[in-house]
Amino acid sequence: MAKRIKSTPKKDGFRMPGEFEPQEEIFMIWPERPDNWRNGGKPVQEAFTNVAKAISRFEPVTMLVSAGQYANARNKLPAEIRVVEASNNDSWVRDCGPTFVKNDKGELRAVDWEFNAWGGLVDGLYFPWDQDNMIAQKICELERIDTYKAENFVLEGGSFHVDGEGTVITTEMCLLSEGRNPHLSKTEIEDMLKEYLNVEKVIWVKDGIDPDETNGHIDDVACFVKPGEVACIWTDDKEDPFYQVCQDTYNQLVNETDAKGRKLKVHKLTTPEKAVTLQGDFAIDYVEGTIPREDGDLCIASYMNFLIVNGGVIVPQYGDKNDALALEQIQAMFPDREVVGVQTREVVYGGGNIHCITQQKPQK
Ligand code: KQY
Repeated sequence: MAKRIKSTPKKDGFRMPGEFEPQEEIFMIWPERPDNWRNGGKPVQEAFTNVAKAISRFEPVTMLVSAGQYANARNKLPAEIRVVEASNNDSWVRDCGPTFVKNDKGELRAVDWEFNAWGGLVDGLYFPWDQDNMIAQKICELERIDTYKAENFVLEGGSFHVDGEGTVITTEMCLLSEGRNPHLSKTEIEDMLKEYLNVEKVIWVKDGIDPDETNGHIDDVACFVKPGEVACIWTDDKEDPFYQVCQDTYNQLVNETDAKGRKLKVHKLTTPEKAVTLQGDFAIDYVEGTIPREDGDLCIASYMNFLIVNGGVIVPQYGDKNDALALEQIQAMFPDREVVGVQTREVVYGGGNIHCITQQKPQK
């Protein structure tokens, strides 16, 4: 069994690497729940397949899948994608999966956070979440990785980004939300991040762009491109629903320094030209608590929700006029990587995007 270590990454000299550091593989979870994914999950399964194929040009992909969908997923995915049965509640492995940490001796371990579906009984998005809360452990068992259990500390991988050199960026809207760790003060939450990610500096951005789904994950708003450089969503259009968050975050980040005292270089990344909205039939199964979704509803569509892989960047596309501009801007941030766009409207209809549905395991 993968061991539970009774210590913290900081005490043992393990740190979370930046996403831009070399990776070994990417994990995903096959989507199926008909109360979240429209039309029985069939359109989104095609989008997940395309994301997995795009990633697998650069590095191996493992797809976790429920018993009931195993044969279907195996059949839809190309042979080079490993398909492994694992019970789950939904497909957001960024949030319920492990956060891998490494040391300079080439050893890997992982942090297993508490997962409560983005707010538990206060404002969580589904119940139960027990299977998702075991995904981190199951991935670590598969990979023979020992884990640190962050007991009673709720956190999702999409709510923070690190530079691998001592800095983490996150949002107050999410980490200080009522449904996560109301028993802890802001300072105590900072201390947990410092211990478990092995960082010295926490940059607190105020808000994210999706108060209702993830309570404002940072991975729709900003990320590290490399140490000392961040990307931040941007629009000049005052009518854009994300205008205020763009202004506030950009103006804060250009004045920030990181753990090493470097002033951050901030790259602007466009928002879609036209707010992305639900289009067409939206047949989802009704369950207690289902939030009705209708043609024309605003989607949390951000180009920031990309995934960095070895030699590439996999970027959401929405069929918007700014799709090409976003690819150009991201290419300029990552001149040594191939930028690949994938049409992911169906994923955004379910509440997230490429970064939310993937989790990287770093190289040792
Ligand atoms: O990381 C995410 N963006 C997850 C969102 C979950 C949405 C469920 N409808």
